[in-house]
Amino acid sequence: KPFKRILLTGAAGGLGKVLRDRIKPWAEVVRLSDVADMGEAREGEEIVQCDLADKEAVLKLLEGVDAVLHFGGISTEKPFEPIMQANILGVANLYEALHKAGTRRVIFASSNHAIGYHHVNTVLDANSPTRPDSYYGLSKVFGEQIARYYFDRFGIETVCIRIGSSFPEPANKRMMSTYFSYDDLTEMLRCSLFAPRVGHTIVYGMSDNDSVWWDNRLASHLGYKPKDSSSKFAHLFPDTSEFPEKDDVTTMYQGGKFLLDGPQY
Ligand code: NAI
Ligand code: 15L
Repeated sequence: KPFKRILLTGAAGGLGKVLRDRIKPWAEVVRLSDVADMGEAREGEEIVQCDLADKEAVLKLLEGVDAVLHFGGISTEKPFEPIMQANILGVANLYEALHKAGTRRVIFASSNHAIGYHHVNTVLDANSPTRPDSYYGLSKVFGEQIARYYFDRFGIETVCIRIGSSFPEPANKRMMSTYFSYDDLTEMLRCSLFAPRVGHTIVYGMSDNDSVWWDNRLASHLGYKPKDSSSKFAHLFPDTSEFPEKDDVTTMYQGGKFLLDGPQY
């Protein structure tokens, strides 16, 4: 198998559970980590339960790891203190630990909420300015930037995936644009791990949806080709009202309802 040991953080979460088996073909050993319970280790797995904010624990967590899929952390808007612990201190601990361990590549589950304050009529690419829509989005900007710093300083490569909405199906009209199927997510991870050189890449995590706000041409070196599209769910959201709705920030801005969630300092 191509890698000796891959670490998946956030393994007890929604996406972690989906990815647990799908990433197995890529490594002899998959090390799974989360602050929450992950059940028993199965064949080819190691389980390390720890808090990303615990520096000593994270230093140990990275020992012997060749590549990291960083999905752990708070995944919605919360007060600043918990976001700071899990997502800001957590990602700083992770980069220092992987530098010490000699790990060379990271795939970081960033989020569309790093750019959520852009209007839905704007098309963004990897060079567009960040416009976080929440403390959560701000913490993802920090993660992307610490990844850039460790690349410039030490050559550690990271693909930052600004994930749209990775769920079994779109839950509202907004998600017709942001939908990212589990199969396409898996394929983007595979491309990000196996592309010969990725440097510091920003890519938008989306399927081949009809109406999109993001342009991935600057990440073409990954070789990612989506196979799914939200179009098969179009019947769920008939065209009954204008979109974006006038004076409704949750449809005017890319971040959707996160625009209303904070700040909760
Ligand atoms: P989730 O909330 O289900 O999973 C996150 C996991 O991280 C949880 O199991 C949680 O226990 C763990 N965690 C939280 N704080 C921690 C800490 N201090 N130390 C260790 N583990 C901790 O979220 P989901 O949907 O699985 O998302 C995974 C990642 O992908 C998150 O980083 C999220 O921000 C990102 N993402 C997900 C999107 C989606 O559509 N599902 C969209 C954009 C980004
Ligand atoms: C995210 O970053 C969240 O983790 C996820 O729960 C969804 O809210 C997603 O963005 C989205 O914007 O749909």
